[in-house]
Amino acid sequence: MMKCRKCNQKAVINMRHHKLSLCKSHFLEWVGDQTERNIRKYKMFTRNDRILVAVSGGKDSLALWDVLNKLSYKTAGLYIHLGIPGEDHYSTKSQILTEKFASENQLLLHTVNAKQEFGKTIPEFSESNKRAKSKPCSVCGLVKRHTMNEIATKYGYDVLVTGHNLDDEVSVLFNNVLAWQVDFLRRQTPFIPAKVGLTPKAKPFCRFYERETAAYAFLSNIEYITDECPFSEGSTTLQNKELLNQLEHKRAGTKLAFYLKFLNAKKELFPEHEIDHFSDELFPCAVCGQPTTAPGKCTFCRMVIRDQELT
Ligand code: Q46
Ligand code: ZN
Ligand code: ZN
Repeated sequence: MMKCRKCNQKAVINMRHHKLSLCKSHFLEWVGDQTERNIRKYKMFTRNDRILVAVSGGKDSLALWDVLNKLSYKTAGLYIHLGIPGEDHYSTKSQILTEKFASENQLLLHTVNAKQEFGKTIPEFSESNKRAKSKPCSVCGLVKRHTMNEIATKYGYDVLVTGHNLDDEVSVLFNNVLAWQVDFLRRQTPFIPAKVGLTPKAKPFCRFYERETAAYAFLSNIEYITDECPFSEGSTTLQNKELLNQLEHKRAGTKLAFYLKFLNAKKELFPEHEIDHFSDELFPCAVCGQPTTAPGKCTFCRMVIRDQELT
């Protein structure tokens, strides 16, 4: 029987990469401690800050909201209904689970419905957008980024947090290395500080394996959506995750080392001023006012306005 390193009781999880087995209560405590450590290490936020947690109804974001709430951070949630269908009405089901979590924990939840707010669901936007056809994820990312920053700015939140875990970060890193996307590598970081019109963004779960966030959600009795978004099927992200899992299986700790060594190497790869995400010149969008890289309308407004003109 696997024993907890701290109390010698039966362990519920064995983390080979940390050479650590823990029982339920010590594992839940460990997740809280490690989250706190990440928040401090990357100087993400403090207990005086108002934090907006982007929640999708999945295990990572709900687990993150739960941990931050238990650590006594001041949080509220943001759920974006993207109008994604699927066997079980993916978006509607995830909204119900998110609302349930918020009400059980008496937490404020902002909800934005893409169809009501911008006139179309993600599949509809994707359908009418030549460039994005068959790639709803690029439209989806655009809508999410715009909405998250809009709500964070409108209600004066100090920081926006997302539930990205180590597997997500490593998959993106792997992709960027394969294509040598130097600019994306430069920007990949657990914390992006503020710039005029842009709320800081943090990923406090960036050092947790997906298996650990799933175990946390399960052991904490959090009800989350277990279905994957139907558009994620066959995605590069999933393919990368599969490959990386094979490497991890052969050598425990590969994913964590790849990510942490990358964060360290960044100091040498990119001079200090280049790492600063905010050295990029930004202009306020002529329509929504959110920062954009070129004068005129931002990509989001160009897409929404063009779609409104088409209908
Ligand atoms: S929700 Fe949206 Fe993801 Fe679905 S459409 Fe793609 S990006 S896969 S995180
Ligand atoms: Zn224990
Ligand atoms: Zn705009």
